[in-house]
Amino acid sequence: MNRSFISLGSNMGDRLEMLKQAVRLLTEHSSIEVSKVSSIYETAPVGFTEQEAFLNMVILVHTDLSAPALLDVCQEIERKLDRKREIRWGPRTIDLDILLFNQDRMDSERLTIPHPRMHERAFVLVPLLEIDGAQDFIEPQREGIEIWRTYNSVDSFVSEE
Ligand code: A4P
Ligand code: MG
Repeated sequence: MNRSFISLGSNMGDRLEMLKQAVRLLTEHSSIEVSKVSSIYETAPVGFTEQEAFLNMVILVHTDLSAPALLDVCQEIERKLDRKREIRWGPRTIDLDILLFNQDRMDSERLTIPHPRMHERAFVLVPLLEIDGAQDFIEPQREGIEIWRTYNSVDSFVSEE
């Protein structure tokens, strides 16, 4: 079994519903088990700052899929949930990034693992540390990163109305 951490972010439309639908679609995949979900964090936008605040979270999945096949599934989910996009080039309804895949390193045109910007991004590091305290990187800056909602289990998150 491969062990992978995936980060999710949304700053458009019903942000919570986007995260939920994405995690639901992952749990419904026959080769993917969602083992852990972090709290949901509300985070100030990084990079292009003239946009709405994000909801971000990190999940742990176990899967038989290879990293490129897992990326295919993530991109298919992005396409499914991106239908509500209104503004071209505007903020996105959902972004799924593969942060880590076992201890693997890879760098192809489609896929770089570990995710190249993860170590400088508190909106990724804070939820990652929450579900995997064994990650030994420098303590992230927590400014602009606030817990928005916490769930007891993967089930309570995906089944909440
Ligand atoms: N790609 C390469 N490596 C990976 C990987 N490990 N996981 C390629 C996923 N994809 C990977 O991604 C572009 C291409 O990256 C893909 O085709 C894939 O082959 P994308 O998601 O289509 O485009 P993007 O969202 O513009 O790029 P990216 O890198 O996901 O954007 P960022 O850098 O993640 O920035 N502020 C807050 N607070 N919270 C956020 O979530 N997100 C962004 C998006 C900016 N600011 C934010 C947040
Ligand atoms: Mg992305």
